[in-house]
Amino acid sequence: MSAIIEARLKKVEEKLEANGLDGIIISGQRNVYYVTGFWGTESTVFIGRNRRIFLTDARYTLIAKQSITAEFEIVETRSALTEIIKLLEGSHLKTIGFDEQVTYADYQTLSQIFQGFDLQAQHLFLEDLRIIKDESEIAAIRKACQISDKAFIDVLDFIKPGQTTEMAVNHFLDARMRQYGAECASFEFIVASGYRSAMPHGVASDKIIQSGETLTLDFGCYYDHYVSDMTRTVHVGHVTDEERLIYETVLAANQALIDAAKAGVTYRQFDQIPRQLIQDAGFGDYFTHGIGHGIGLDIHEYPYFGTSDETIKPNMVLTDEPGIYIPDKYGVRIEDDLLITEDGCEVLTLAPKELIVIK
Ligand SMILES: [Mn+2]
Repeated sequence: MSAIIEARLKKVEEKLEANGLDGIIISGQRNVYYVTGFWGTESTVFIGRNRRIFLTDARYTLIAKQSITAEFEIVETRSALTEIIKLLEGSHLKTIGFDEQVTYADYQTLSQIFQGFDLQAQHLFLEDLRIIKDESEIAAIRKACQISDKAFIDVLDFIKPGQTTEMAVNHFLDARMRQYGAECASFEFIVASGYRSAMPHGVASDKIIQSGETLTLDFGCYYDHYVSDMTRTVHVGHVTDEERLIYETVLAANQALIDAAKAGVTYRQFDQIPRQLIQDAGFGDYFTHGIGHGIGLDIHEYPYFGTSDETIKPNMVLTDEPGIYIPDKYGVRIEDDLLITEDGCEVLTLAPKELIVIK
């Protein structure tokens, strides 16, 4: 782990140089974990040129000393920013970056404490580095995806039309993934049956899953702090011709992106390729959200897609989640997690995608 952290710290230090900064204040549980290997709340990191400081309160000191293997001064304090000022006294570090996403209240505190410094708001400083996954991150995401795959196979036997509620399915998936080694759920699952499946983000309710309905399951787990995010739509009891057509269209869109995704594809193309297919099939008005997002330490992280001419790069992990939602009737979404490579992509979520009818 320490070589991996060291490689990330080197990237941070190079970026400090590129952005004309003497140092940067890093906060947020995931950003701190990314550069230190420490997992816990209430921690702050300062990375300067030739200076690395980790600050936490007494509850976490021992854990920090065990989990931080890179060169860091580990400081126990309940007022991290004031402590950083003390430690920087007499140094030549003056131009200090901070995350532009801090709250207004935090910014006010920061600018009061750092009077006399040149504070520079930074746009996605760490988040941009986190877009490209290293080997250990890919291994964790791969495992999280495998756990979700297995839970999906199991849940098919658990669902009994006319008896099982959406909430029971939610709890089953959650428990089963933990049994397979997951830390916890990676977000509030979407378990949406029948007319509720037309809501792209219909979280599980008390509704009983009935024969004749479609059922959308959007779920995932954390493994070693990294997420999986997968959606499968199944049919219950029987399937109509229109349902079958919509399912095959969404599946074709999902597959079209798998076939096209590789390094060099623009964000615009990444969204457009599956969207065009759905439009050509006449369902364009019913695909109402973006094609996907990055995953990693967060369930939704950069990049997002749309009209940018930026290109996707090897070792990004991106979701591919086209959907068609017919209001008040039903919806279908199929989502995979793709690891981008030089000349293609590897699908990390391998649960079956052929049209399934639960009897
Ligand atoms: Mn997703």
